Amino acid sequence: MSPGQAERAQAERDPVERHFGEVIAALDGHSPDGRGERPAGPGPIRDGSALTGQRCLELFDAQLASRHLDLAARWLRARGAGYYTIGSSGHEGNAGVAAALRITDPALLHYRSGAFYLARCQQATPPRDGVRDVLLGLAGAAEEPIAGGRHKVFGHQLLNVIPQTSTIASHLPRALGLAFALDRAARLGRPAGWPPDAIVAASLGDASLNHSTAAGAINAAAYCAYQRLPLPLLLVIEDNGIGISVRTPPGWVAAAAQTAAGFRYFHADGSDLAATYDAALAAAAWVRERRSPAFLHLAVVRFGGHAGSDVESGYRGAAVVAADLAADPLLGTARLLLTAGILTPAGVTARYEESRDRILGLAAEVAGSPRLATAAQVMAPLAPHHREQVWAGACLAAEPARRGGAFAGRLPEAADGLTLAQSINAALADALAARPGMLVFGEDVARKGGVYGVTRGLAQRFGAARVFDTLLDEQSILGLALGAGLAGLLPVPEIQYLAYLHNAADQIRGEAATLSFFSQAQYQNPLVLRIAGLAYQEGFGGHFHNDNALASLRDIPGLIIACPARPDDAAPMLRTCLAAAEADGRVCVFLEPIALYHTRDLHQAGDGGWLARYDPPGLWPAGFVPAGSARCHGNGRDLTIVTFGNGLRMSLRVAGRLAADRIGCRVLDLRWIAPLPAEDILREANVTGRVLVADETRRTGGVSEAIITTLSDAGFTGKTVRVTSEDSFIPLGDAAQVVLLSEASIESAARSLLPR
Ligand SMILES: Cc1ncc(C[n+]2csc(CCOP(=O)(O)OP(=O)(O)O)c2C)c(N)n1
Repeated sequence: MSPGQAERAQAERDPVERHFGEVIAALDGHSPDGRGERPAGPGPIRDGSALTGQRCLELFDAQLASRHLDLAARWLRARGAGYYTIGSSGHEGNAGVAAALRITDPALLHYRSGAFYLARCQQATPPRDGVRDVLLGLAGAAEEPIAGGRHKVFGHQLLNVIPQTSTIASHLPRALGLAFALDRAARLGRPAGWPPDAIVAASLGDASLNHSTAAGAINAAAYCAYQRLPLPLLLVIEDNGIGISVRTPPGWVAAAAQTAAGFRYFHADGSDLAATYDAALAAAAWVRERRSPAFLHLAVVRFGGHAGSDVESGYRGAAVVAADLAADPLLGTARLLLTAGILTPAGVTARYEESRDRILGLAAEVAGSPRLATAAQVMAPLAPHHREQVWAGACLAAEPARRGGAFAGRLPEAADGLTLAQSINAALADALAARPGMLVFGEDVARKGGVYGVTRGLAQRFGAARVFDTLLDEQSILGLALGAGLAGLLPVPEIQYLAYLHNAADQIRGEAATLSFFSQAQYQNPLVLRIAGLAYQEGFGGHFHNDNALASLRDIPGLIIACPARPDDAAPMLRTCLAAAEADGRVCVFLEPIALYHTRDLHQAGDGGWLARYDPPGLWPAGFVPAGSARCHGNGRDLTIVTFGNGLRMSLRVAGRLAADRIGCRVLDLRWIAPLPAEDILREANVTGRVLVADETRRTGGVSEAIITTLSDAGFTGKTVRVTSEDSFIPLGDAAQVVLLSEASIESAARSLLPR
């Protein structure tokens, strides 16, 4: 035995290991049928079960390996070589769930579904050594196959296991969306990367079931099932009766799951692999055949506390902990194999020790694996950009006959001038005509055509399968989009008002934006999220319809944020977002200033200065607007006004008045909040040496902070002033004007910057 082996062999045996060893040892020499080992065959492991002896033995190996990975996690942690100790011990019955599913069923796994992952690895052709995957994840190794050292997750593209974040239940809206999109994609003749009869499996803990994210996703699934919309979703609740230290009331999970409308309920004892497998087979068949959702409720136990650092004696009595030992799923499977005569007690022990030694040995091997070492390495998957493909995508139009049909012969370029809302409507129609896999959905977008008419007529022209109203739940709307993107469709969801993004923001921040990062872009969320937002609605609607909070979006790595102010920018910018989503899997937010939707004039009534012609496809290549490129209006040399959104119109009006006083302005419309057009800002700032930032967002956390910082970081030595909205929520009526950026404040700040 090498010194390393000796050290590993002595790795401390915790009470669970000791109990397992003692129970098996006590059986030694008392093999139930008195026989020795015999080959595991195709017959049932137990009368009445569909689980064969051979499969049971294989799954036992997955369960053993999962258990020993938990040991290895603690072993690595103790040596400063591992960074994650939340284990799967006690939950290993989930190997039986994996076995009952197909490898082609996409799976979104709970962090305790380690045995599921390893059992799925066995289903791969050729079988995969999932143990190494997991060890590399624990060690934060750059060669880990899914997250590449960015997180410890269960995930692999070849296994159709989609990596999850640590935010409990946050994967369920996506699971819902994927289940919805599998069948929708097939109906649109654009099959996803999974077979037409695939089902989506997502696992979660019992405490997680109470999270509003779970409740929302379950409700949305039930809502679909109630209307007989296909929704092949299997939710596996791994119920260990506790969430960190908080006990789940006994019976609560069954009570909650059994009464969920539209869901079928299945239950099994997770320490009995054959029972788990049989229940999972029945549940999977139900979901697969009926395309209808179901719960599979597994009673499991949790060994070793919540994570390696958790001292559970502080909140759980010794007797309770000890009682759980009897429900050890490894003992359960060992008993199945012993009873069937496939293993002897000595054989079980040998298998256990062999697995333990192998995995600790592999842990020692991966302990020193190279990790991500530079910011560039860490950030590589964040913001992919294939310039040529994005350009080509932004120029993609339907062939003329189809396009003519989509617009019923009334092409938008024939109109003299369109408003912002009309331009967006036309650009959406053009994109729907050119992209059969594009979906437009949200609250009120279909029959009504949007609260402001931006999606008017699209449902009638492109059909209810592609343009549809959703239930009133922003979280589910975004989940639908995440699933649709994963299924190969191009989702363009709408959030009705910016204020209502915030209650569902994690689906963008924690889910959409991180997927590429935690999967090295193997999984992406192509997505263009339209949000109506910002203020200036003549006092109507109060804060929740005039919200100007962009800070929660601005700091999301990799997110593209477009904010078109003018109709002639909106259409090409939307095309760029769609193309970036398609070509690079980018998550894009398209923020539409509500107050400008129907604006027609700029300086005076009837001047039509806020209308613009719509470019026909032949002009799209020349009119391409790359993400992060600003637009300069005017060429004055006295003052540069940097602005966006409603601020653009106000600033142009101020510039008009200043021009009458022979003050020459150039007004830079950022157009993109992210990536911020830093080069354009600097260039235009340097022309005049005087910069006025006119920002309708709040003084604190608003966009102006980024602009001033950009100038300062670049060593800009000219004068800078910023005018913003107040750090306030927006009141009703005329009072709104006293906290919002105004033309008067822009004008007086502009004059203050100029020599007297
Ligand atoms: C949204 C969110 N809130 C809090 C946490 C911290 N947290 C991690 S696991 C956990 C308990 C989850 O319990 P349960 O769903 O029963 O799963 P178990 O760990 O018992 O398998 C909590 C509160 C989190 N990860 N996500």
